[in-house]
Amino acid sequence: MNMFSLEGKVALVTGASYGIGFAIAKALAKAGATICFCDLKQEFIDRGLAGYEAEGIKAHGYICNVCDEDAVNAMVQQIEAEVGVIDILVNNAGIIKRIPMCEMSAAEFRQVIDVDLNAPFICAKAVIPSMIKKGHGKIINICSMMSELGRETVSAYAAAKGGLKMLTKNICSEYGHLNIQCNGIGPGYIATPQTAPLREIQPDGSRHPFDQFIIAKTPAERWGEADDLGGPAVFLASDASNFVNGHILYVDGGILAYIGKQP
Ligand code: NAP
Ligand code: GCO
Repeated sequence: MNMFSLEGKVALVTGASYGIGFAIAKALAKAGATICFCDLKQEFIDRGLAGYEAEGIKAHGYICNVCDEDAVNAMVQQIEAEVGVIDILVNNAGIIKRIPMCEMSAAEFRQVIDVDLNAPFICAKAVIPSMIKKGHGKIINICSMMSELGRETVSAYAAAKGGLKMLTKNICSEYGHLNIQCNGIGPGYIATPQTAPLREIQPDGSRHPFDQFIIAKTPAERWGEADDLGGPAVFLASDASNFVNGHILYVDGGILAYIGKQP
């Protein structure tokens, strides 16, 4: 079982003060990794540090906008000086804007692409050189059902996550010979602040129509929990996946395999 151990490894998880990033970082820590994470504001860093401490994890928090290449490079250099070379990068930070495409401004579209696609490029580019020097590296990009499927109002997000799937395959192609594995995790519908609007209880006390839709589309008949992603992340961050590369591991309760329950 040592192949799943992350003892001695340094992990950077972006946008990991809460939500999926926090759950993944928690799992990586419990497998032995030293956790570094970033967020946009000190208040969220402090919230994250308190959350990790409550789990018995001594994490390292950094204020960093992952869209800012200079800030990302400075953060990576600071981590290398203070903690050590980054062995595992989880590109988790992300946003979504649910706006019908013809009502979405180009600026709003670009903002989603910037965080969900450009930033993973920037972060991967920042950590790969030291991974090459060290002789190994693991990059995990948090993709989505929208890396495979579209739906109304999420055009920018789907374009970004589809691109992130292909960036994952390209990093695999370009750096696999240097013992760098780049894979994706495609979460299904997970109960986090990002999806809270889709689960709001209606004025009449009924479940949100989209909530009911997802339950009918999911063989597991439930929304995922952020902790459901921890095990898959440990697998892709560990030696257990050294011959897995360019793969998107969907953790979706079976949504992508299922036509959906008859209404
Ligand atoms: P979330 O609750 O909205 O958390 C997103 C995190 O990213 C927050 O900590 C946020 O920080 C941070 N962030 C956003 N923009 C940033 C930036 N420019 N620089 C640094 N940090 C930034 O989202 P989530 O549900 O945990 O999702 C995490 C990832 O999983 C995202 O990539 C999302 O697309 C993906 N995903 C989510 C689901 C789902 O159902 N929830 C399913 C599939 C994929 P602030 O709080 O400071 O904004
Ligand atoms: C939406 C949801 C999804 C999830 C996730 C599904 O509006 O459809 O936010 O996009 O966040 O990406 O995998």
